Amino acid sequence: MVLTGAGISAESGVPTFRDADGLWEGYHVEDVATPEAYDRDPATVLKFYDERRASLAGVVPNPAHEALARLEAAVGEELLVVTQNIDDLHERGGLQRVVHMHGELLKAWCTSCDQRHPWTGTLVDRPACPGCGSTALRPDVVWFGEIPYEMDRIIDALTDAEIFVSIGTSGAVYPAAGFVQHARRHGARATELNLEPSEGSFFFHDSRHGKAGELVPAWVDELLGS
Ligand code: BV8
Repeated sequence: MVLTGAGISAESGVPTFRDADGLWEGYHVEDVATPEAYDRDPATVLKFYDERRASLAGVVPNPAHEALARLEAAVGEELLVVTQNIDDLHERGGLQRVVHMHGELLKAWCTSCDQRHPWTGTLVDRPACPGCGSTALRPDVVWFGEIPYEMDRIIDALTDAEIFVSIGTSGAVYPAAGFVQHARRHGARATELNLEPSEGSFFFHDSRHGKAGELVPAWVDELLGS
């Protein structure tokens, strides 16, 4: 099982969260990534996600995304990629199966009828839900204090994993940051591929530091060669 974070998309030009000294494209996380912020000031939150959704058009997958797709082509369903990222670069890099535990920028969730819709436009102008017509569309993204998606499926994969690899994540956000401990408790070999030691480096058997665009293809070559 592979867990990815913002660091795998950094070389594609997608800003990470914590490399920007806590400010996230000029915003404080608690002002744009919590349900309370959305209740308090929906326009600011919707604009923040509209800007990030629009910027996806200007970025492309990098060799790290493509290497994971190559690995999947070789091993099929032996690989499960769980990502904390809400961009679509894994899919555009060729990966067929991705679990977006924190949701997706390119989806809108209607809190009136609960339907989810592919969404590439803006939400700040409160467009009508294609399903029920209400103007209750929000980004289909998991905010702080909300429960990540597909946790049962993720825990099953962690329990069965022989190899757990964490790529480009600071290990600062739970429950993702705790996955390595669960995998190790169930006998997995844990490897970290990150620009620098993460907050959870201690839990990994093997921690390699460098750019994902270089480390991930090399790791996939090594794995497929073995
Ligand atoms: C939950 C979507 C209950 C939005 C995100 C106190 C203690 C412990 C936990 C908590 C606490 N108080 C509250 C909590 C829980 C909270 C939490 O963990 N808070 C933290 C801040 C303490 N978590 C939650 O609220 C979660 N929900 O707990 O629900 C529950 C749980 C389980 C079961 C039942 C109930 C929900 C959290 C989800 C929040 N949403 N994103 C959006 O994207 O707008 S989080 C956001 O930050 C990202 O999605 C990502 O997941 C997260 C961490 O970011 P990273 O991906 O790691 O990115 P970061 O910038 O931090 O690091 C990048 C790394 O890449 C760096 O290490 C860097 O060195 C490296 N890098 C950079 N360039 C490169 C590179 N590596 C390789 N190559 C490069 N080129």
